[in-house]
Amino acid sequence: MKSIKKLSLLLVILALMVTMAACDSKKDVPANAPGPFDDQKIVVSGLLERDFEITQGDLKKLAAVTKHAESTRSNGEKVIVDATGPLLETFLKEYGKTQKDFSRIRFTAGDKYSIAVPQEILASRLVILSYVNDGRPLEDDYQPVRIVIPGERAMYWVKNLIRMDFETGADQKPPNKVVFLETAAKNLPQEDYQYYDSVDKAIKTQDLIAEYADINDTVVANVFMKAGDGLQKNETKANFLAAFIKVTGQDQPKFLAPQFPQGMHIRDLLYIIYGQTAIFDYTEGSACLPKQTFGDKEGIAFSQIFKQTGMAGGNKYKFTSADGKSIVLTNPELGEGGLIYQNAEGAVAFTCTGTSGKQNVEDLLSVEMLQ
Ligand SMILES: Nc1nc2c(c(=O)[nH]1)N[C@H]1C(S)=C(S)[C@@H](COP(=O)(O)O)O[C@H]1N2
Ligand SMILES: [Mo]
Repeated sequence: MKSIKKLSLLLVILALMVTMAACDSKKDVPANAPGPFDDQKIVVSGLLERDFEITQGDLKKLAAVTKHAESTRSNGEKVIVDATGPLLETFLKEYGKTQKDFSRIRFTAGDKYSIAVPQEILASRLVILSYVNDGRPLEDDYQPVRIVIPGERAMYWVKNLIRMDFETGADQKPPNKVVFLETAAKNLPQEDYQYYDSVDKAIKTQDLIAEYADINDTVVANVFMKAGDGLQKNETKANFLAAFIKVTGQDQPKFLAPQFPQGMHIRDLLYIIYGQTAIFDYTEGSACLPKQTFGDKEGIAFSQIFKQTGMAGGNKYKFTSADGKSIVLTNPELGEGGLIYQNAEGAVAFTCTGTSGKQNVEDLLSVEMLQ
């Protein structure tokens, strides 16, 4: 009995080994073997005088690497992959370029997902144009290329790639005006926005920018956004202006649009930079920035707004409140610098004590640098 059992166990093991070997025969196929997605096109813009197209087949002719990469999705799940394909650097070399030549590279996917990889990442990371993952061709909905950047978060790993934009952006001047989102939103049309099980209020980015920034600023190609948790992103002007900012309920303020894949939404917005206007959320700022006290009030130091948004300091500032009234204060009149806080009515307010005594602005809408 015993030996029969042993024998059958041995047979089962043998059979398993044979099938495993058969399955493994896939591994003998070279990673760049021809496949059904070889003709799928990817538009390349910004490399040559004119846009052109490359295919997965073209990429298979370049020297490939395999790199292990791990990241976490925003919901906490792990993404782990061994990504095979040419490095972006290898592709760029064909055109006499390197990643370091660009201020950002935007990857766009077939499902409308898009993200710009910033200069800091381009300067320090390997970017893989992968067509094989974990030794197998990509799943159909990941074809023809999945960008993988080991060491960077999965939001940069664009699957179903259809377009690459190589940007050498003209430098945008630093902001010279800050608008407080809470005050601005009170004066804009708000619509119901279905958000999971709740109905929240949202404003249109188009309305916000038309009213409080220079919507005709032609230098603007990208709109920069930063969230309370440190997330930073550039969105295209067109995508930005076709979106909403949800100003009530969970995760507010949240940048979103029904036409975007979820990964493009940004929760807990701290500020937006559109051209030379910074749009700042006081409540988010008070939650994530160092606190400052001034007499019996607690808030954010006025100087923090400059530090955060990269707004240049000046000698003279115009403070405007929601009712349109404004005061101009010089540096000596600002004294120690001033405080942005939430007043008893729950509105954004400003206070300072300088050479002309105590100054207050209730329901603060904006601060503009005059000189
Ligand atoms: N085409 C496309 N690529 C995308 C996304 C998307 O929605 N569409 N989401 C990104 C985000 S936010 C994450 S976290 C990862 C998710 O990894 P996955 O490829 O395992 O789904 O894909 C990134 N690449
Ligand atoms: Mo994500």
